[in-house]
Amino acid sequence: MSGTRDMGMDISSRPVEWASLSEITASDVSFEGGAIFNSICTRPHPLAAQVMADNLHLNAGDGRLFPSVARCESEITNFLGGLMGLPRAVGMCTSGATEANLIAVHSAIENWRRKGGQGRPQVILGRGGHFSFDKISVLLGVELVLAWSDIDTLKVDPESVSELISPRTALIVATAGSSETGAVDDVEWLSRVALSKGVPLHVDAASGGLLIPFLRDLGGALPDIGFRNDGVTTIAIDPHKFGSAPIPSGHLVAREWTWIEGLRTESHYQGTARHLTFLGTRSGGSILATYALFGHLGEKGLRGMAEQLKALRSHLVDRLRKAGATLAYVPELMVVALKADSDAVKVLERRGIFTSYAKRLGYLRIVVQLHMSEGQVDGLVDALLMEGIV
Ligand code: 0PR
Repeated sequence: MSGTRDMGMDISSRPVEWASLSEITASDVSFEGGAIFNSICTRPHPLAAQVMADNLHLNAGDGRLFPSVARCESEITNFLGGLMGLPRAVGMCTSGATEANLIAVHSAIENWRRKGGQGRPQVILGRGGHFSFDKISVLLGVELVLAWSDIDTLKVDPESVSELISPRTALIVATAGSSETGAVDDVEWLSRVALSKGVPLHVDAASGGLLIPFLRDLGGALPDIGFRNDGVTTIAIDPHKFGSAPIPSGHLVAREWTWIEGLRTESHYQGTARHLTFLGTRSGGSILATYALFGHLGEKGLRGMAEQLKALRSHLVDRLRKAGATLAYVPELMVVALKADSDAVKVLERRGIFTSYAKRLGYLRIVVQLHMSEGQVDGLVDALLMEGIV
């Protein structure tokens, strides 16, 4: 754990001055000036940042003092439910997809037990599933069952999922898309599997939820990941990823309350609402910011952002291909990958360019995000060429 003491400072002995704070942050990489190609999160939209800054005191855990937060929370749910094909969906703001996935898995286990489930519950997912499920399996004692997945993209094989279903299966998880590769599981097929076996299906659309509906409109060959698939019971979507909302802004939407209310807890005080989230005290500022952002952008604005990202990705892919690079797969969302040595990341970092390395796959991973300019993309490709990485 790092702390101020590790940096040779003692905050109790002298007042913190602005100058010393900028000394501390001087080593951070900025979205503006830096060449950040490893981050699924981005600089928050200025309007959302302003609303958050103005509302830092709001606690979503106290609906009695701050009823505005609950109102905005349910408006966000309506908006995201509509985007996912079910305007009457229910849901809640979370700190991110780790918490949303936790609540979805926990509620599914509760339902499975209620229906007579015996023994250690299982969750089936592909190898593209996020590592948050590893944490969740530790916390909830659930067994993760990994289905066959494509060797290049980690996209799950729905037939393998079907074969793995057992009386201990509490939930199937689809990933849309994978944080390592951006690959989107075939949610339509998985939904049919889930329905035929009577098992709920959670879609982890942390990074794809605000992209896929619009990329589909723009002609992308992507599956419908939403509630029009009758087997889909819950969907995690993170506005703090490709929605450019300030951190923390996650969301869990559901077909029915039963799929998300496993943690339902009454507080010890009269007049404060029940809690459904894992966190108690929650940032109301980020909820108001997300509400304001969606109100400002609407579906039209989000489509524009997806269009901008798609154009930036095409620019990167064209430049890479012209440079003679072989892509590890055809990108579906905003992760572009090249087979490379793990040293490549360090070599680029010495040039001030931040990429990441997908250890399990041996890929140099480039995340296309809104903070990037075409010029930065060109700089990345030039550096890849100069360093002999492509
Ligand atoms: N599910 C998926 C598919 C994700 O991509 C992520 C996070 C999560 C769940 C968990 O979400 P929270 O971390 O919001 O709870 N994906 C990013 C990743 O692992 C997180 C991230 C973002 C990492 C920015 C680094 C970074 O610079 O890549």
